[in-house]
Amino acid sequence: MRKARTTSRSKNPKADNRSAPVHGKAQSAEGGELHQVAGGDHPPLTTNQGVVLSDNQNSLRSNPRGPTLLEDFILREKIFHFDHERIPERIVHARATGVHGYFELTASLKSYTTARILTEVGEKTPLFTRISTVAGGAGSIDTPRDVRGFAVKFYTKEGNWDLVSNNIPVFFIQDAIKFPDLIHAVKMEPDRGFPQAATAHDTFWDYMSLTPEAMHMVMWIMSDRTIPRSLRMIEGFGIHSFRLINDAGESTFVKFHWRPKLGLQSTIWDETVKIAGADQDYHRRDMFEAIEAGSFPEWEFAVQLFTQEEADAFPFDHLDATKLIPEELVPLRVIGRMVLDRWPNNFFADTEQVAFCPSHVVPGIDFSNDPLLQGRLFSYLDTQLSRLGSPNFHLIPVNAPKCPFGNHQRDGHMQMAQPTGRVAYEPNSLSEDSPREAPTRGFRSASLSETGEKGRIRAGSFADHYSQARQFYRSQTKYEQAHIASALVFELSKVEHLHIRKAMVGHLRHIEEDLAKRVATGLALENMPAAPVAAAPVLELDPSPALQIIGKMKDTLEGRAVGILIADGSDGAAIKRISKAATVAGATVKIVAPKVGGAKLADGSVLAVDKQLAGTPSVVFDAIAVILSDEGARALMTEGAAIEFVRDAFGHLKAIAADDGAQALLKKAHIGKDAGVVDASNPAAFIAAAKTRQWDREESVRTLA
Ligand code: HDE
Repeated sequence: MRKARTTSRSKNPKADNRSAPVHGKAQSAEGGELHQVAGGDHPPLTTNQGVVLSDNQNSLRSNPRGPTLLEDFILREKIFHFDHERIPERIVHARATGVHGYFELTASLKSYTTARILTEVGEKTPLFTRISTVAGGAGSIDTPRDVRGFAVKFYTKEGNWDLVSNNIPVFFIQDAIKFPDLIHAVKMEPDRGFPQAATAHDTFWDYMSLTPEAMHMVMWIMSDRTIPRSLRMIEGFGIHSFRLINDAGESTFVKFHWRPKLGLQSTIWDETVKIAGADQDYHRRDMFEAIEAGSFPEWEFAVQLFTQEEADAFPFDHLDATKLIPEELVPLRVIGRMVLDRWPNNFFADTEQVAFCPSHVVPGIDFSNDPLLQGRLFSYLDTQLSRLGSPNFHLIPVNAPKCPFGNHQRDGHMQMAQPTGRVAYEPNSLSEDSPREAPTRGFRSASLSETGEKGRIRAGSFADHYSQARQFYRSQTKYEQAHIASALVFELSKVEHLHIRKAMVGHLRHIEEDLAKRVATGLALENMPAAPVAAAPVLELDPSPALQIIGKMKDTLEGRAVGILIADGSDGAAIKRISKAATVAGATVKIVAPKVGGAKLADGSVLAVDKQLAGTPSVVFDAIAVILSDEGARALMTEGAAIEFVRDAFGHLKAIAADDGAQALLKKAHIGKDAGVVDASNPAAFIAAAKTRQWDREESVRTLA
């Protein structure tokens, strides 16, 4: 046999860089390729039929340099499986982060519902939470301007309850029949295949401009709610009214809310754009690292409860998903908490295969007539069939209830269960233990009588499209209002068609004339466009401060990150002081230096470094410190990444601590003094400034609309 000619010597590429991984028994073959051999704790590789493999590096060839044989069932099985590894991604909400956790009830709703998860104080219910963006594909960035999905699957003792929510309490449309059009408008434009995961394009704003009912949601998506700092710092809202039903069969309306323990926090738009370049997985990584560090994110679970009579007195229709119920009108009652504490073993198995359906409710919880919710009750079950390929998706571990379940449904693709016995129907007289109805504890719908005329009719009570949009805008701080106006200018500036820009400004005139003016000026429109005819008079509703982000921020470094930029020659004691103060305040501290291998400090010792400067812009930190010797600063003054590190931190309104040496770098970056730029010798002042953002600085660094 002719000897095979080798062209390269392969070896484990990671081996050079890492500290000795456990390789087990390894052999190099004649062709130079590495073979790791089973033994010890390493079981043998097998095919999916259980046949042990002798070689996982070479396919079967007719001779060492000859053609590969079709007979090679091992190669064919491996490639066959690989070829089909992907399943269709979700039509919306494809990109996500999923985490396991638990829910604990802290206050009982016994007089309102029979649902055990809402009545047994102290009981812990396991759950899986998936937080997503909406518009982009599974491989898109974590940080587009977008709504975040916030879906929770509670594995209750009475069956699975899926609360499939968003981080915004209202939605774009009032009727499910409009959803395919909305999504087609926001997704990449079909002729060109871009933009990916962005609302800033013509088809989206064309559709918005022709959909007055979306105006309240437009205010929310142009606010910083759509550019969160972390998935641990967002709220969640079930949006629709649901019903709770008690043991007397009485029903009460309910809206569900999640409130993050870390408070709300968002980024600045310029920062968001740069994060997308620095770390496409910013939010997923942030969640992963928090869970790994044992710093488990937590949310309060709260409800708004109201009766039909109270609902009748609201100045809006609570069945309209473009409306919210201000907390000032119906206060939130905190009844529990959710803790996320376990990262999935495998991303695909859980985060990709989890199937949420708003129709998954448990006895004691029921639906309202919200027409958007009614459409969702069909869509989510239906979509699992093309996504997961089988009506048996409920048998996938992440979807399976953790309470006993069984019925007479049988067979189908990928059936994993093995029902026994002769009977697969009901009623029957042939089985002594087959499942049967349970009239007293089974699911019952609210008993309601419906009257009226059948037809494709939108209720007149849905006609007010601007009042709550105005209320939202007026409830914001001046900083947040400026961000909304600027976001509108940014997005509409990307729209090529002038008539769409004008139409949008026309709508804004109903919301707030001043907002319309700011946007028109930002777009350099020559004349103020006419406002469209409003279907209902615009009401002056009381401002609701609970709608702000700034009002719901917490002055804290808990769960935040501080970056300390150092170089050779930096003062070790100064680094330690800042690092200790930030850690005590709850922050994660990362040392950034020009070289990841370490930096040689002033005293000659070498400090371990977490991140390399070139790959770690300051956008991934909430506050920064710069500790440099004169010489270190001189070296970094010709380093673009160092100058941008401090300039961006300043531009993104973050606190900066700098020692004497670092002043030269700050000067080079044209950073002046303000309340957020502090001396590194005063860690307490730095921590105080780092707990918040320097909002007043903003007008000195960029033009806002
Ligand atoms: Fe969804 N939505 N949606 N949606 N939605 C889906 O279901 C749909 C709506 C939300 O992490 C899909 O399994 C319709 C509102 C989240 O797996 C699909 C309508 C809210 C997730 C679907 C809406 C949401 C989805 C795609 C208008 C906030 C991600 C894949 C009637 C309350 C769930 C899937 C996850 C996913 C349909 C509107 C939240 C196609 C028809 C309002 C968080 O079934």
